[in-house]
Formats: sequence, structure tokens, C-alpha cells
Amino acid sequence: MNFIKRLSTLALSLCVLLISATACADTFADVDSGAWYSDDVEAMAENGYLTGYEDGTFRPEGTITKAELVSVVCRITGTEASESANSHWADGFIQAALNAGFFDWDEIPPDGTTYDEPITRQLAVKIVMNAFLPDEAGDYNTVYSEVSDFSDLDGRYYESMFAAYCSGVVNGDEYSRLNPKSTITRAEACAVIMRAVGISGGEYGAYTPAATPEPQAEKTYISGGVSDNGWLSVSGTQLVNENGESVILSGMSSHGLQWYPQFTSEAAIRSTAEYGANVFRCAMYTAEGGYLSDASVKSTLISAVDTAIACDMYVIIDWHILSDGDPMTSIDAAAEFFAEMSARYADEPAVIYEICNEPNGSITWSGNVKPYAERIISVIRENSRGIILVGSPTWSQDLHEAAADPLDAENIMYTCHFYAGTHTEWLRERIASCGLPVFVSEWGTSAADGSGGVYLDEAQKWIDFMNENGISRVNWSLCDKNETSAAVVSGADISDGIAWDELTESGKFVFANF
Ligand code: IDC
Repeated sequence: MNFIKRLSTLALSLCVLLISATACADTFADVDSGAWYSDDVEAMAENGYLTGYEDGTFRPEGTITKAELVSVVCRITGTEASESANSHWADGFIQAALNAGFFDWDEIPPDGTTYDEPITRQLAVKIVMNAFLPDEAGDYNTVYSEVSDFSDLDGRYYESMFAAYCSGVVNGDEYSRLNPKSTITRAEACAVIMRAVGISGGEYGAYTPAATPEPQAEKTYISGGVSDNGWLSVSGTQLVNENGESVILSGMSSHGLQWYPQFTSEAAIRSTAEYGANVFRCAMYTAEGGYLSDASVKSTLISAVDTAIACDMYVIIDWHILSDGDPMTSIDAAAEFFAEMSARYADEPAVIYEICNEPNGSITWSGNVKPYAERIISVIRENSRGIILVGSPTWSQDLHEAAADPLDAENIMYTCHFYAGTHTEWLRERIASCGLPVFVSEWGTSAADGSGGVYLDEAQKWIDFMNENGISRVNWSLCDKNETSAAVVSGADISDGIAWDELTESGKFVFANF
């Protein structure tokens, strides 16, 4: 069959494919000429490789199924449909593509059961590469070093994905991810097919690949960070991500922002992410020279929050009451502060609000902390659905009091703070038996005064316990103060990040356990 004839057959057959179309229009109502994929979609349509829906749309963001992708590839390559073995419209193409070696039997069993499932990106790429560029080879090292979610790629797709990536058939997304197990949109499938067709050198049409701008990595991606998990919520006692899967956040707390702002620099926060942290806590003291006497510390906080967000980390805004033990004392200032913060970060899934670090002194849960929490929660909820962390009396250890009279609100977690040299099995038992969603927003390897020890054996028991129970944790603290809980050795130059040998004994233990 000559090329022109094949094309016109294609144009005809594609009009009835997928897609049940009326006319092969070369523009679609919903494909904006400025969209990154518009040239590729247009080229596919002009060549008659595909058409849109009856209503004149192409639905570029819709997913493409196994049947749809395989049949388009078969038609472009001229792979004739085999005799159907079942009643599915695409069965003949699936059988033919299987025989042609575009994919393996188990990837799309030829019994029709999975034909209408959305195809994964890695399988789509394999089929496209086998069909159009079977001899193209890629390079492991390039992909390994450039792709941030390399570990998500299944081994059987290495060859085709390496070849596709190195030849430009696929690019990483804004986080340098290939998202191999995710679905692929119709627009993306067009781009991938047309690039492969273009690189194959014209056998399937005089097509010059569109000048699709290479998506550049713009944002930092970290595994287990905000781009992976999105908005968090609470399900039972667990913190879960947008897909309802359990999530553990692990990271560092700043020391007092009024004293150690240099440890909230981009280099410092990014360093913790590079060691595996996915959360950063900004401890804004209210007393001791903090916010209530010097509101300028709020700018340090905002800059730290924005830096953590840029690092793809979750970030806790901590109203760090301590020597001022009753949160009620400064409730008006807290309400004003959280109104401002929740408005500022209303659409930001990264931000978590910790409304009272450690209530203490002669106060009670029901008489002081709970009424405080109710007001501040309602303030935050006017703007944000983010997670809210609530402390309890006795420096956030009295979970049993909170459990006896819990808050009636959603996406709330109760904090429990421990220091391995002071708090042991009895506090773990309290957490295990309270029945509340617990978040350890502060813990130390030292004794409760921030010094002494370090107590790494007990700390290990805590880590094991938190892992077993899916509990998130934030370590005190990222600073170089001369106290054992500090993670960084005194006087270290951290302007280029934190090197392993600049970590204290505590820092090494904590960073190794993110
Ligand atoms: C400690 C600091 C220490 C500082 C002291 C008072 O490590 O340098 O002098 O606060 O501001 C907490 C508090 C946290 C404490 C920490 C260790 O939330 O602010 O930091 N700790 O004592 N609760 C239990 C222990």
C-alpha cells in the first residue's frame, strides 16, 4: 500500500475509531492554539491519524485507554487487525499488536478484560517505541541521574523508557518525573506518538515534530513531599494523602526563629530535604523576645515557610508558647495571626498550623486549651482546610485529657512532645491507648531541657514505635547551639548546606532516620 493510499484509509478508519466522529476537523473546540500539545494534536488530525468527538471536542486532558492507544498505533504503522476473538471493537488490533511484539501477553491479556482501562505511561511508551523506533537505544546513567522518580519505573520498561527519554520522545515533568505508573492524557499520547513518528524519519508521514518546548524542571521534587501527596487529611488516627494513603512526615524543627534565623535559609532547609526530610517546622516563639514583643519575626517565619514550600516540603507554622503556658493569655493575638496566615496560605496544601506549642502551668484541657483551640480552629477554617495540630497541658503530653473531651472538628491532630532522656514507655503507652490522631511535632534525643545525653537507645525505641504506628515526627532542633539536642555542630558554616560531618551525634541519628 503506498503512503498516500494508506493515509486516506487511515483518515477514513480513524473517523470511526475511538472517537466516533462526524468529520475530521483540523481544529478542536477545546484545543487552544497556545497549548503546548496543539501542534502535535493538529498534526495527528491533519494526517488523519485521529479525530475528535462528535461535539467537536478532542478532550485533550482525558485519559487514553489501552484499546485506543494500541489501535491508533496499529493504524499508523499499517498493522492490520487480526480476526477478533471477542466482541470488543479493538480486539483485532490488540491481537495484531501482540503478535507484532509491541507489548507482552500479560500487559494487555487478549481476552478483552482490560482493554478499556487507562494505559500507564510506561506501557504506552513501550508500545510506541516498539512500533516506531524499535532500534533506538537509551542510556541508564542519563535517566538515572536526571529523572527524579526513577525508582517508580518497572525494570521491564527500562529499555523502552531509556530510549524514549534519551531520544526526546518523552520528557520529565516540571519536577523531572516520568510518572511511569500514572495514566497518560490523550494530548500527551499524541505528542509522544508524533515525536516518535518524526524521529523515525518519515516512514509514517512527512511529519516534522512540533517545536514543543521541552518542559523544564521548574520546581523541586522530593519523594514523599507535597507534589506526591497533595492535601493531607486525617482518617481515623492516621494522616493520609489525597489518595487516602497513609503518610508519615519526618523532619526538623527550627530553634526559636528570633535566635536562629540563619537555619531557615534555603541551603539549610533544602539540606534536610536532601537527607530525606519532607516537613519543616517553624518555631515562632511568642515570648522570650518572640512575636508578641517583636512582630518582625513574622517575616522570618514567612520566608521560612516559602522556602520549605519551594523545597516541596510540608511546613508547620508553630505558635510557640512555652514560658507563657496558658494559650488563653494571647488568644486575640493568636486569632489575628492565624487569620492572616491561613488567608495567605489558603490554597497551599503544604501548610500545617500548630496553634499552641506546649501549654503548661496550672491550666486544664477543658478549661483552657480546648476553648482556645475551638476559637483558633474556626478562624483557620474560614480560609483553609489544612491540618491543624493542637497541644495539650503538661508541655503537650496530656493526651488522655484531650481524649476524654475531644474537639469536634475535622483534620485535627493532637501533638505529643517527647524527649528521649525524660519520656519513655509510659508516654508511648499513652499515645497507643488514647485513640486520637497523634502528631509528634517536637521530640529530642536529649532530656527535656534540651540538653543531657544523648539517649539514642531510647530514641530508637521511639522511632520504632512511631514507624509501627504511622506517626509523623519533627525533631528539635536545627541549630548549632551548644546543647545536645542541636543537630548542627557549633560554628559550622552551613551556607552551602549541611555536610554530614557538620552534624552532631543527635543530628546524625536524626538525619539517618528521616
Ligand atoms: C529549649 C531550647 C533552649 C532554650 C529553651 C527556652 O532548646 O535552647 O533556651 O527552649 O527557650 C520544649 C520546647 C522547646 C525547648 C525544648 C528543649 O518546645 O522550646 O527548647 N523543649 O527544652 N519542650 C520540651 C523540650
